[in-house]
Amino acid sequence: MVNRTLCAGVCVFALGLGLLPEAVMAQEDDPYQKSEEMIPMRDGVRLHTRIFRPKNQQGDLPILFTRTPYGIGSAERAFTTYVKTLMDDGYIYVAQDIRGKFGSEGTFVMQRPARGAGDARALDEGTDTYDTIDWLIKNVPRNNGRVGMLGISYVGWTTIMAAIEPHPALKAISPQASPADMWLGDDFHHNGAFRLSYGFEYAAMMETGKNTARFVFDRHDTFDWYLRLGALSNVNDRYLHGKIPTWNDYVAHPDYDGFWQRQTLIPRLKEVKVPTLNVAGWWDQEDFYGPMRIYEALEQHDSRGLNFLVVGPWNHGGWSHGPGDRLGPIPFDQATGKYFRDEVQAAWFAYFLKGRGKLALPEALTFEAGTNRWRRFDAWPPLKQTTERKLYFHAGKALGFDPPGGGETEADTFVSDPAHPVPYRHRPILATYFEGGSGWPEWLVEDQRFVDARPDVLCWESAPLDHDLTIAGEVVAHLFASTTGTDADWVVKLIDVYPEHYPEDWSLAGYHLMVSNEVFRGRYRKSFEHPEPIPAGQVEPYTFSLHTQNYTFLKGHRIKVQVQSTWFPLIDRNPQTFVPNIFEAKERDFRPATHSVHRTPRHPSHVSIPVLP
Ligand code: PG9
Repeated sequence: MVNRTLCAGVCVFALGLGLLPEAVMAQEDDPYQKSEEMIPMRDGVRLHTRIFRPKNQQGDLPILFTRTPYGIGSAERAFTTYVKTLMDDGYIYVAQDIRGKFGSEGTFVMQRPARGAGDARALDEGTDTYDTIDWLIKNVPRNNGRVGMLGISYVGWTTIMAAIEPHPALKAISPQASPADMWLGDDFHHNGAFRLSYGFEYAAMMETGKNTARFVFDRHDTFDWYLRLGALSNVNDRYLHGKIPTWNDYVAHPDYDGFWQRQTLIPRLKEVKVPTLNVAGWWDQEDFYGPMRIYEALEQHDSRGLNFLVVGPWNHGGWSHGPGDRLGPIPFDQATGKYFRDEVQAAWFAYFLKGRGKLALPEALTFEAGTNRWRRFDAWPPLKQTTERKLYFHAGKALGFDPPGGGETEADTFVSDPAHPVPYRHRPILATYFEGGSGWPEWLVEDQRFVDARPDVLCWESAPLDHDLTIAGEVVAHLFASTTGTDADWVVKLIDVYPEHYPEDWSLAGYHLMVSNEVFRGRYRKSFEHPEPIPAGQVEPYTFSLHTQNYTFLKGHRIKVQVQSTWFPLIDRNPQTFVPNIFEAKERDFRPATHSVHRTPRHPSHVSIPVLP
């Protein structure tokens, strides 16, 4: 069931992550002199490291260092895209396989938690980084004693982990799309709802062997495969047989217990010890919560102004390759990725590692899709500049800024049936890392009309806007909902509906672009640690963040909100009958339930948005 010959999908973001087969051939015209090292850590474990020095090196140079679980075989691919401008400027580049992966010794632990403060004998990714940097500055000829780190996603996480107890030579870091909390908002769960397809496929890919190995599905449309799988207990019974530690952790820790709380690095970010360039993409299908949370946590301690944020119109790692002038069918009128690599990332590292230039970056640089321009803010979110407005749900599928009046019907109702879940994207839903191109990287910008007519998707839509409406900051869902079951998931999407008449680009006429979204698992409405059944038939409030955004709904567009209860197989099916652990639910626990979203003066369901004047 697992394909061992190929590493993870050769998808675009692999360029930044090194998810590509080993292929390092020395070439005469190669501008770099390469060396392979097995660098010893404090416990004797040796980590496989590749060092690239420019053959025509002029003077001492800083080191750019990156640490990956995906194999350093393809490290050089980043030279043509992701770090090209940096390398053209002159750096020594170092790539390392983390502990237990590919050429490195030791044991891989998925997101090994940071060692406790004062636990001086323990090891973590931070200590491995410290030991490596110490070795590099002593052994790599003609380095200038300054090290910078950067990377995307897992490689972004190893970057921020290095800054908790940093080596003194570490002078600048750029954690990009780094997860921060795998239970609250990144790859494996969101607000307690399990990200089934990603959680399963990623764990199997990373923990089947020392290299990466894709799980091979016997159904092209994985929607079918996951539905036939049935209850989650079948995963170990039929496929993983208890051999994938991360899957076993999901099963053993369904709630936000000490296991997940130890894994998050947020409580360890008590000081900005190293200048930090945080990078995120508005349509990141994997880790958007993480980079924003890391920025926010660091910002609370940033008395010296060393913490920066850049958010562009990108998917996961989208800034690392290509021009970035569009995402799927959505145009941005300019090369946002190239701009980031050339004008932001390269200039920022040059300032901190080479002492060159001026720091022209504002506190937060964000791309505002819709108007398609970069904006500079001195705080993120820019609370002082925005006004909270509420988009209320009304009878007749209407959405508006006026609160509900007395005369309206009380609620919109639908039957949510776990046997017929709502697909999260257009079918066929190909495997996340399918080598033929999966659709996964761009699913967040897919046209949401495809579920509009389903009876289990509720919609409310505004009139066409008579002026542009720009949001900058946090979008929040405030649902008042009830169910005939005893547990339920709530998915809320904020959507920009393009005009039906759109001669600028007919393929976008009436397009439903998701601007913000999130899921919330009802059992956690009072506590993430201690889930509770939902009292059947009782209206309960559910308030949850759809994250921050900077977006303009243009004049003539409409705003829409969709609410649904299944999002499959992105999110596992909620049985809708409360059970202590959904990973151990039986087939009989999965039952249809009737859900209602209320919209009365007492229970005015709405989405609040931060509006810029
Ligand atoms: N989103 C991936 C990941 C990061 C960290 C842990 C688990 C998964 C990644 O792209 O690296």
